[in-house]
Amino acid sequence: MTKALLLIDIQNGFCPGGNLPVAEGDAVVPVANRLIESRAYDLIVASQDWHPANHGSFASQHEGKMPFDMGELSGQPQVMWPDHCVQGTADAEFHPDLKTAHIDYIQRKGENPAVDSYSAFRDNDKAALTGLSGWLKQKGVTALDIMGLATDYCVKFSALDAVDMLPDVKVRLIADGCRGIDAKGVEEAIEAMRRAGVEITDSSMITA
Ligand code: VGL
Ligand code: ZN
Repeated sequence: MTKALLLIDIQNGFCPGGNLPVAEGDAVVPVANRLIESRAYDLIVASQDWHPANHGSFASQHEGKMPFDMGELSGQPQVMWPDHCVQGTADAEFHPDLKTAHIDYIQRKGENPAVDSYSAFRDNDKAALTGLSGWLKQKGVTALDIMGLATDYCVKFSALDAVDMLPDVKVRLIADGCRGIDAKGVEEAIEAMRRAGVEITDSSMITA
């Protein structure tokens, strides 16, 4: 058994005070820190939303669009986000309290301005891989626990891709280690993950 913990986008941008704040986003930090220090995992991986300033998911790049409007990006429906997690800015940094010293691998994503990448594994159009699935395979990972921000976007698409792209890996969601953008979206996201074969668990179940 090789167990990995995948921390999704625990960045300033998704925490209160950030550019795309998730309600109580910072509440996942102590959960992550306890798991990082628990010795329950052989490997700790973190993803980082890492957009160029002209990223096409930003409302600012579309004439007449406001944040949270629906729009289009490269011909596909796309939520128009506020500018967030721009490469090299404080908004893109990990939350300052996150214990990053024990992170074995950082997967950046969302660098192509023409396509969004909610999943830490591949772009939304499923064309370009990030490299994370290859890294986990090469390390012989057999169990992957996922938590972070936001439940209804990057956590959901990362978990769905994990079961799809790593069929031999047991994938679990640590529900109390996640916060979402939209309450209804969170319910639907958890149901979609469960249907896809993701086990929904809680950090209190994790000991070692
Ligand atoms: C995310 C919206 C846009 C996320 C990233 O991390 O869930 N959501 N970019
Ligand atoms: Zn983003």
